Amino acid sequence: MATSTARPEWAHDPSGASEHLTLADRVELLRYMLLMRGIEERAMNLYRQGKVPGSFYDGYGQEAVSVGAAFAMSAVDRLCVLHRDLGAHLIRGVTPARILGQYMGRAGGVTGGRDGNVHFGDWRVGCVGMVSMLPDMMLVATGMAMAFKLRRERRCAITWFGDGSTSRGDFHEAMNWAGVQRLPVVFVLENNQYAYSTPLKQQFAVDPVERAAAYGFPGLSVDGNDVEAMFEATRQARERALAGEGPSLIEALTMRMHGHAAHDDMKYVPKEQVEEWRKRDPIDRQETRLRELGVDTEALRAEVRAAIDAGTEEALAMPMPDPATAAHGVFHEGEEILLRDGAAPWSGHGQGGRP
Ligand SMILES: Cc1ncc(C[n+]2csc(CCOP(=O)(O)OP(=O)(O)O)c2C)c(N)n1
Ligand SMILES: [Mg+2]
Repeated sequence: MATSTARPEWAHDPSGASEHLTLADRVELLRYMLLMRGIEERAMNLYRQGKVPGSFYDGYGQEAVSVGAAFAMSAVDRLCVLHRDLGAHLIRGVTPARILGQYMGRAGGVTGGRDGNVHFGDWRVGCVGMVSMLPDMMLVATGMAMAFKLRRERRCAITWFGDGSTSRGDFHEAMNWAGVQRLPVVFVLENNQYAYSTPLKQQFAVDPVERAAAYGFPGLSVDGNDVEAMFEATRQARERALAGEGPSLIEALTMRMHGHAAHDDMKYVPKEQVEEWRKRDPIDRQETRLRELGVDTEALRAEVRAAIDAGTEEALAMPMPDPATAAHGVFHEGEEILLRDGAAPWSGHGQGGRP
């Protein structure tokens, strides 16, 4: 592995901007990445203080994958979000306080203390809670896309999954059915070089993006550390899905910069590999672009820090859930609750930021 310290040429290139992104959108992309990183760093501190039960998983260095892709989806679309994709929840409007409350198992967390820290999703904003068996969210997304097709609805499902998922049968089942039925679904393969301690070369013999052709739809590799490239690839895949042309597989090339979880010192990862990827940090890259365009990114950082401080305070003040409510919400009672499609927060890209 080369260990050059020079910043790669493309890290400076602002010309890759999507024509579908306004300057305000491009700032929003940076804001969500900063929020994701800041919340996860805060959560890791809380974990070390013994306030987060179980372990803790983060997406440090992979922020562009969830933020760029989720920003391209509309309010009526549905998102199957995985354990390193916090940015997707944030874009849909889930607050830092509710996320930090979730990590700490508090009553005000997204699942009210009922599920493990990264296994959550607020259905009211179109995020489906993560199924831990990997990659079953691919099947959930495919099922939702099937429903959209049967109901003739103009909407799309998206799911993220890791390189480790590509070795599981569910991956093939989802890809096959989506291809056969030409379903409106976007598959984002988050290729971060490792599945726990298993490197890519022990995971697959050919790049799995090439498998898409075998299921009858396009697959492409994208620089997963470039948030605007992720946005643009996802936007195009969504357009394709809405036009009835079927699914797409987007391989986001990135690097898991931290251990699998808080307990993992990742001594099986060569240090030079991590340092090489550090030069492609997605936040640095977007910040450099925006500074060159005259954006005051320091002010943005301060604003994000203040939001996380306030969210932390709010989350720490949340009570633990009342054990007597443990079985609540298992079965639905009463009237059907409508999803309020169209009312869910979303990026509002192309409209100068959030609506
Ligand atoms: C079927 C199944 N096997 C094992 C696990 C435990 N597990 C959780 S995350 C993970 C690693 C997954 O690697 P990858 O798909 O590359 O995603 P990454 O964690 O790198 O984002 C494992 C083995 C699981 N959740 N489901
Ligand atoms: Mg992986």
